[in-house]
Order: sequence, then C-alpha cells, then structure tokens
Amino acid sequence: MLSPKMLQALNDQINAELYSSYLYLAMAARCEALDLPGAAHWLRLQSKEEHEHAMKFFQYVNERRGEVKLQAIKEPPCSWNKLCQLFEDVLAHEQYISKRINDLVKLARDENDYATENFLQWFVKEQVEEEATVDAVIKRLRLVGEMPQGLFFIDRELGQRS
Ligand code: OFO
Repeated sequence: MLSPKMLQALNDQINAELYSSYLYLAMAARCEALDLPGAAHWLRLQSKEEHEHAMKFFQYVNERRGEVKLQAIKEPPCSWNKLCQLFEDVLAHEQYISKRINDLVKLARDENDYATENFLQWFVKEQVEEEATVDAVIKRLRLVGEMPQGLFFIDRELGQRS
C-alpha cells in the first residue's frame, strides 16, 4: 500500500514524464520547421521514451493498488532557433527530472517504502545515461558552432538513432 504522500508524488511524476514527452515532441516539431529532420527524429524517439517512463509509473501505481489521477499537461515552449540551445534545454530539463527522481527516492526512504525505493532505482540509472547522452550531443554541437556542414553531419548522425 502506498502512503498518500507517496501516491501524490508518483502521480505528480506521471505528469512530469508526460510533460517531458510533450516537450520533446514540441522540440521535434521545431526541428522539422528548421529543416533538421535528423534531430526531429531523435527527439520524436525521446518523446516516445518519456511516454514509456510515464507508463512505467502508471503501471507501478496500479500494481501497488493506488489510483492514478492524471493532471493537465502544461504547454511547452516552441521558440528555439538554434540546435545547440535546444539541446542545452534538453539537458537542463533532464537535470530537473534527475532531481525529481532523487527527491522521490528520498521520500520513499522517509516513508519506509522499500518497494518504491527499489522501483525508482531503474530511473536513477536511466537519468545518468540520459544526461550523458545529451551532454555528448551538446559537446559536438559546440565544436561545429554555426558551420552548416558540421550541422548537416550532426543532424544526419542524430537521424540514425534507432
Ligand atoms: Fe528523460 O527521463 Fe524520463 O525519467
């Protein structure tokens, strides 16, 4: 049985994961508008992954016999003009999500909810990977700066994500 505090925090996280999915979809749309189809593809896949994260929480809450309560998803921004800035924002968002996951682990510990603490470990590991992946993309984007040729190759590389 989840404590009311833990249930609320997990429901809030479902919303945060769905917002992540929505944010990356908005970024994908922006990349399409900027003629960066590879980056758009990468972000669409990222959006799909975030939806899967939300569903992991959804399933877990149900398994623990809690009730999922969906909340409104806020409107994402759509004003990016540079791919490097867009990926900086992806990193900042993932860092924010990592902090949220850490806060959830802390709450699970405070509530003596070892099952939830154990469930969250997958996300702790996933956040390390996600931040590292995005950081590597940013480093390459910084290297090429505004050079169209460099951007073309990075976009092509991002398009190969499977
Ligand atoms: Fe990008 O991470 Fe979900 O959790």
